[in-house]
Amino acid sequence: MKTNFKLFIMCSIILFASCETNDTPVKENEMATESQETTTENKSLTAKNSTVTNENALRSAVAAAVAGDVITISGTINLTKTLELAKSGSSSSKISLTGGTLNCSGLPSGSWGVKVNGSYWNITNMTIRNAPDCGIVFQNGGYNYVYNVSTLSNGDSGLQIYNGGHDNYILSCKSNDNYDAANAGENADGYACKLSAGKNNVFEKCSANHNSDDGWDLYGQPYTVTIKNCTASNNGFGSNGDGNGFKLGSAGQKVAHTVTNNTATNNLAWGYDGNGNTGHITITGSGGSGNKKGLFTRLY
Ligand SMILES: [Ca+2]
Ligand SMILES: [Ca+2]
Ligand SMILES: [Ca+2]
Repeated sequence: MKTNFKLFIMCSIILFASCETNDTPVKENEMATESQETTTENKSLTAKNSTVTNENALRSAVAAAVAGDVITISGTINLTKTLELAKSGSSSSKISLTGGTLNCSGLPSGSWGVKVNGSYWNITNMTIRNAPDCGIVFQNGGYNYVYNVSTLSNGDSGLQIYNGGHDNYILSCKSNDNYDAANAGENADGYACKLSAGKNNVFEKCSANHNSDDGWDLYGQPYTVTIKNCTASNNGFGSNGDGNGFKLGSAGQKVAHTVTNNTATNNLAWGYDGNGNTGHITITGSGGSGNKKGLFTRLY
Protein backbone atom coordinates (compact mmCIF):
# COMPACT_ATOMS: atom_id res chain seq x y z
CA MET A 1 0.00 0.00 0.00
CA LYS A 2 2.73 2.42 1.01
CA THR A 3 4.53 1.85 -2.33
CA ASN A 4 1.29 2.32 -4.32
CA PHE A 5 0.55 5.56 -2.49
CA LYS A 6 4.07 6.91 -3.22
CA LEU A 7 3.62 5.95 -6.88
CA PHE A 8 0.26 7.76 -6.97
CA ILE A 9 1.82 10.93 -5.50
CA MET A 10 4.74 10.81 -7.96
CA CYS A 11 2.45 10.33 -10.97
CA SER A 12 0.30 13.23 -9.79
CA ILE A 13 3.36 15.49 -9.55
CA ILE A 14 4.55 14.49 -13.02
CA LEU A 15 1.09 15.06 -14.50
CA PHE A 16 0.80 18.43 -12.76
CA ALA A 17 4.27 19.47 -13.90
CA SER A 18 3.63 18.44 -17.52
CA CYS A 19 0.33 20.33 -17.51
CA GLU A 20 2.16 23.43 -16.34
CA THR A 21 4.84 23.29 -19.02
CA ASN A 22 2.26 22.62 -21.72
CA ASP A 23 0.17 25.58 -20.66
CA THR A 24 2.87 28.19 -21.04
CA PRO A 25 3.56 27.83 -24.79
CA VAL A 26 -0.16 27.80 -25.60
CA LYS A 27 -0.57 31.16 -23.90
CA GLU A 28 2.47 32.53 -25.77
CA ASN A 29 1.13 31.28 -29.10
CA GLU A 30 -2.22 32.89 -28.44
CA MET A 31 -0.55 36.19 -27.66
CA ALA A 32 1.64 35.99 -30.75
CA THR A 33 -1.40 35.34 -32.95
CA GLU A 34 -3.22 38.28 -31.43
CA SER A 35 -0.36 40.71 -31.94
CA GLN A 36 0.18 39.45 -35.50
CA GLU A 37 -3.46 40.10 -36.32
CA THR A 38 -3.17 43.60 -34.88
CA THR A 39 -0.11 44.32 -37.00
CA THR A 40 -1.78 43.05 -40.17
CA GLU A 41 -4.88 45.10 -39.42
CA ASN A 42 -2.87 48.28 -38.83
CA LYS A 43 -0.88 47.66 -41.97
CA SER A 44 -3.93 47.19 -44.18
CA LEU A 45 -5.54 50.30 -42.70
CA THR A 46 -2.65 52.70 -43.07
CA ALA A 47 0.34 51.41 -45.09
CA LYS A 48 0.64 53.13 -48.41
CA ASN A 49 2.78 53.30 -51.54
CA SER A 50 3.81 56.71 -52.78
CA THR A 51 6.07 57.94 -55.56
CA VAL A 52 7.69 61.31 -54.93
CA THR A 53 9.45 63.63 -57.35
CA ASN A 54 10.25 66.70 -55.21
CA GLU A 55 11.59 67.57 -51.78
CA ASN A 56 8.27 68.61 -50.18
CA ALA A 57 6.52 65.42 -51.23
CA LEU A 58 9.47 63.36 -50.00
CA ARG A 59 9.53 65.11 -46.61
CA SER A 60 5.76 64.68 -46.18
CA ALA A 61 5.92 60.97 -47.01
CA VAL A 62 8.86 60.40 -44.65
CA ALA A 63 7.29 62.40 -41.81
CA ALA A 64 4.03 60.45 -42.09
CA ALA A 65 5.65 57.05 -42.66
CA VAL A 66 4.22 54.01 -40.91
CA ALA A 67 5.23 50.36 -40.94
CA GLY A 68 4.69 48.86 -44.39
CA ASP A 69 4.95 52.12 -46.35
CA VAL A 70 6.90 52.11 -49.60
CA ILE A 71 8.24 55.53 -50.63
CA THR A 72 9.71 55.55 -54.13
CA ILE A 73 11.88 58.43 -55.29
CA SER A 74 11.58 59.09 -59.00
CA GLY A 75 14.49 60.91 -60.67
CA THR A 76 16.73 63.35 -58.81
CA ILE A 77 15.54 65.33 -55.79
CA ASN A 78 17.58 68.37 -54.75
CA LEU A 79 17.53 68.57 -50.96
CA THR A 80 17.83 71.89 -49.11
CA LYS A 81 18.29 70.38 -45.64
CA THR A 82 19.11 67.02 -44.06
CA LEU A 83 16.47 64.34 -44.67
CA GLU A 84 15.68 62.76 -41.29
CA LEU A 85 14.24 59.28 -41.09
CA ALA A 86 12.92 59.43 -37.54
CA LYS A 87 9.93 57.06 -37.75
CA SER A 88 10.30 53.30 -37.35
CA GLY A 89 8.82 50.29 -39.06
CA SER A 90 8.58 46.95 -37.30
CA SER A 91 10.38 43.63 -37.62
CA SER A 92 7.55 42.19 -39.71
CA SER A 93 6.74 45.37 -41.63
CA LYS A 94 9.55 47.73 -42.53
CA ILE A 95 9.38 51.17 -44.09
CA SER A 96 10.94 51.22 -47.57
CA LEU A 97 12.66 54.20 -49.14
CA THR A 98 13.80 53.28 -52.61
CA GLY A 99 15.07 54.57 -55.92
CA GLY A 100 16.31 57.82 -57.37
CA THR A 101 19.08 60.24 -56.47
CA LEU A 102 19.34 62.64 -53.54
CA ASN A 103 21.50 65.57 -54.61
CA CYS A 104 22.64 67.15 -51.34
CA SER A 105 24.84 69.89 -52.81
CA GLY A 106 22.38 72.62 -51.75
CA LEU A 107 22.49 71.79 -48.03
CA PRO A 108 23.97 74.23 -45.49
CA SER A 109 27.63 73.61 -44.76
CA GLY A 110 28.26 70.88 -42.19
CA SER A 111 24.99 69.03 -42.98
CA TRP A 112 24.61 65.31 -43.42
CA GLY A 113 22.55 64.27 -46.45
CA VAL A 114 20.36 61.69 -44.69
CA LYS A 115 20.10 61.04 -40.94
CA VAL A 116 18.54 57.75 -39.84
CA ASN A 117 17.50 57.73 -36.20
CA GLY A 118 14.63 55.30 -36.74
CA SER A 119 14.64 51.53 -37.00
CA TYR A 120 13.41 48.93 -39.46
CA TRP A 121 13.98 50.87 -42.68
CA ASN A 122 14.83 49.33 -46.05
CA ILE A 123 16.87 51.86 -48.01
CA THR A 124 17.55 50.54 -51.49
CA ASN A 125 18.59 51.32 -55.06
CA MET A 126 19.52 54.95 -54.40
CA THR A 127 22.33 57.45 -54.89
CA ILE A 128 23.18 60.01 -52.18
CA ARG A 129 25.68 62.57 -53.39
CA ASN A 130 27.51 65.82 -52.70
CA ALA A 131 26.45 66.35 -49.06
CA PRO A 132 28.59 68.95 -47.26
CA ASP A 133 29.32 66.36 -44.52
CA CYS A 134 28.50 62.59 -44.47
CA GLY A 135 26.17 61.20 -47.14
CA ILE A 136 24.08 59.05 -44.77
CA VAL A 137 24.43 58.50 -41.02
CA PHE A 138 22.82 55.80 -38.89
CA GLN A 139 22.55 56.35 -35.15
CA ASN A 140 20.33 55.42 -32.18
CA GLY A 141 18.13 52.93 -34.05
CA GLY A 142 18.84 49.63 -35.72
CA TYR A 143 17.66 46.74 -37.87
CA ASN A 144 18.03 48.85 -41.00
CA TYR A 145 18.78 47.20 -44.35
CA VAL A 146 20.72 49.14 -46.96
CA TYR A 147 21.00 47.61 -50.42
CA ASN A 148 22.51 48.96 -53.64
CA VAL A 149 22.99 52.47 -52.29
CA SER A 150 25.80 54.63 -53.72
CA THR A 151 27.27 57.40 -51.57
CA LEU A 152 29.33 59.61 -53.85
CA SER A 153 31.44 62.78 -53.51
CA ASN A 154 30.28 63.75 -50.04
CA GLY A 155 32.24 66.13 -47.76
CA ASP A 156 32.88 63.49 -45.09
CA SER A 157 32.36 59.70 -44.97
CA GLY A 158 29.90 58.24 -47.47
CA LEU A 159 28.05 56.01 -44.99
CA GLN A 160 28.60 56.30 -41.24
CA ILE A 161 27.23 54.30 -38.30
CA TYR A 162 27.77 55.59 -34.76
CA ASN A 163 26.00 56.79 -31.59
CA GLY A 164 24.58 53.35 -30.78
CA GLY A 165 23.44 52.43 -34.31
CA HIS A 166 23.13 48.62 -34.24
CA ASP A 167 22.07 45.60 -36.30
CA ASN A 168 22.43 47.45 -39.59
CA TYR A 169 23.05 45.30 -42.65
CA ILE A 170 24.78 47.07 -45.52
CA LEU A 171 24.72 44.97 -48.70
CA SER A 172 26.04 45.58 -52.22
CA CYS A 173 26.67 49.29 -51.71
CA LYS A 174 29.22 51.59 -53.28
CA SER A 175 31.03 54.51 -51.61
CA ASN A 176 33.31 56.53 -53.89
CA ASP A 177 35.11 59.88 -54.11
CA ASN A 178 34.18 61.15 -50.66
CA TYR A 179 36.54 63.94 -49.57
CA ASP A 180 36.54 66.43 -46.69
CA ALA A 181 38.23 69.38 -48.35
CA ALA A 182 38.13 71.42 -45.12
CA ASN A 183 40.57 68.94 -43.49
CA ALA A 184 42.46 68.10 -46.65
CA GLY A 185 40.98 64.60 -46.67
CA GLU A 186 41.69 63.58 -43.04
CA ASN A 187 38.22 62.17 -42.27
CA ALA A 188 36.23 61.07 -45.28
CA ASP A 189 36.06 57.26 -45.33
CA GLY A 190 34.00 55.14 -47.67
CA TYR A 191 32.32 53.46 -44.68
CA ALA A 192 32.83 54.58 -41.09
CA CYS A 193 31.50 52.35 -38.32
CA LYS A 194 33.39 54.07 -35.60
CA LEU A 195 33.62 55.62 -32.14
CA SER A 196 30.31 54.57 -30.68
CA ALA A 197 28.29 52.30 -32.95
CA GLY A 198 26.36 49.42 -31.38
CA LYS A 199 26.44 45.66 -31.94
CA ASN A 200 25.89 43.49 -35.01
CA ASN A 201 26.68 45.84 -37.87
CA VAL A 202 27.51 43.96 -41.08
CA PHE A 203 28.95 45.04 -44.43
CA GLU A 204 28.73 42.55 -47.29
CA LYS A 205 29.65 42.81 -51.00
CA CYS A 206 30.30 46.54 -50.69
CA SER A 207 33.03 48.58 -52.37
CA ALA A 208 34.90 51.72 -51.37
CA ASN A 209 36.92 53.38 -54.10
CA HIS A 210 38.93 56.60 -54.11
CA ASN A 211 37.90 58.08 -50.77
CA SER A 212 40.28 60.61 -49.27
CA ASP A 213 40.83 58.82 -45.93
CA ASP A 214 40.16 55.08 -45.54
CA GLY A 215 37.98 52.56 -47.36
CA TRP A 216 36.54 51.25 -44.07
CA ASP A 217 37.24 52.78 -40.67
CA LEU A 218 36.41 51.06 -37.35
CA TYR A 219 38.31 53.60 -35.23
CA GLY A 220 37.20 53.35 -31.58
CA GLN A 221 34.33 51.01 -32.45
CA PRO A 222 33.58 49.10 -29.21
CA TYR A 223 31.71 46.10 -30.68
CA THR A 224 32.56 43.51 -33.31
CA VAL A 225 31.88 44.55 -36.90
CA THR A 226 31.62 42.01 -39.72
CA ILE A 227 33.04 42.90 -43.14
CA LYS A 228 32.81 40.20 -45.81
CA ASN A 229 33.29 40.00 -49.57
CA CYS A 230 34.07 43.72 -49.75
CA THR A 231 36.61 45.66 -51.82
CA ALA A 232 38.63 48.76 -50.87
CA SER A 233 40.68 50.35 -53.62
CA ASN A 234 42.59 53.55 -54.37
CA ASN A 235 41.78 55.17 -51.03
CA GLY A 236 43.91 57.99 -49.60
CA PHE A 237 44.24 61.37 -51.26
CA GLY A 238 44.48 65.01 -50.30
CA SER A 239 47.43 65.97 -48.12
CA ASN A 240 45.93 64.41 -44.93
CA GLY A 241 44.19 61.25 -46.18
CA ASP A 242 45.42 58.11 -44.35
CA GLY A 243 44.66 55.70 -47.17
CA ASN A 244 44.12 52.34 -45.50
CA GLY A 245 41.84 49.87 -47.25
CA PHE A 246 40.48 48.57 -43.94
CA LYS A 247 41.34 50.40 -40.70
CA LEU A 248 40.28 47.94 -38.03
CA GLY A 249 40.19 49.79 -34.73
CA SER A 250 42.45 52.03 -32.72
CA ALA A 251 44.99 52.11 -29.90
CA GLY A 252 43.85 50.99 -26.46
CA GLN A 253 41.13 48.75 -27.89
CA LYS A 254 40.76 45.01 -27.70
CA VAL A 255 37.87 44.31 -30.05
CA ALA A 256 37.70 41.27 -32.31
CA HIS A 257 36.37 42.09 -35.75
CA THR A 258 35.46 39.58 -38.45
CA VAL A 259 36.97 40.47 -41.82
CA THR A 260 36.41 37.68 -44.34
CA ASN A 261 37.13 37.30 -48.07
CA ASN A 262 37.85 40.97 -48.73
CA THR A 263 40.17 42.62 -51.24
CA ALA A 264 42.37 45.69 -50.68
CA THR A 265 43.97 47.09 -53.81
CA ASN A 266 46.20 50.08 -54.56
CA ASN A 267 45.49 51.98 -51.36
CA LEU A 268 47.89 54.73 -50.29
CA ALA A 269 48.87 53.03 -47.01
CA TRP A 270 48.05 49.50 -45.76
CA GLY A 271 45.53 47.01 -47.04
CA TYR A 272 44.50 46.01 -43.51
CA ASP A 273 45.67 47.91 -40.41
CA GLY A 274 44.71 46.98 -36.84
CA ASN A 275 45.79 50.51 -35.93
CA GLY A 276 46.66 49.53 -32.35
CA ASN A 277 43.57 47.41 -31.66
CA THR A 278 44.95 44.31 -29.87
CA GLY A 279 41.75 42.27 -30.29
CA HIS A 280 42.06 39.12 -32.39
CA ILE A 281 40.88 40.05 -35.83
CA THR A 282 39.92 37.17 -38.10
CA ILE A 283 40.98 37.99 -41.65
CA THR A 284 40.18 34.65 -43.28
CA GLY A 285 40.42 34.72 -47.06
CA SER A 286 41.25 38.41 -47.25
CA GLY A 287 44.04 39.69 -49.48
CA GLY A 288 44.88 42.24 -52.12
CA SER A 289 47.79 43.89 -53.89
CA GLY A 290 49.46 47.18 -54.70
CA ASN A 291 48.97 48.82 -51.31
CA LYS A 292 51.90 51.22 -50.90
CA LYS A 293 52.91 50.27 -47.32
CA GLY A 294 51.93 46.59 -47.57
CA LEU A 295 49.01 44.24 -47.07
CA PHE A 296 48.72 43.54 -43.32
CA THR A 297 49.99 45.39 -40.25
CA ARG A 298 49.31 45.38 -36.53
CA LEU A 299 46.88 42.46 -36.68
CA TYR A 300 46.80 40.04 -33.72
CA1 LIG B 1 31.80 65.39 -40.18
CA1 LIG C 1 42.21 59.99 -40.98
CA1 LIG D 1 39.41 57.40 -41.31
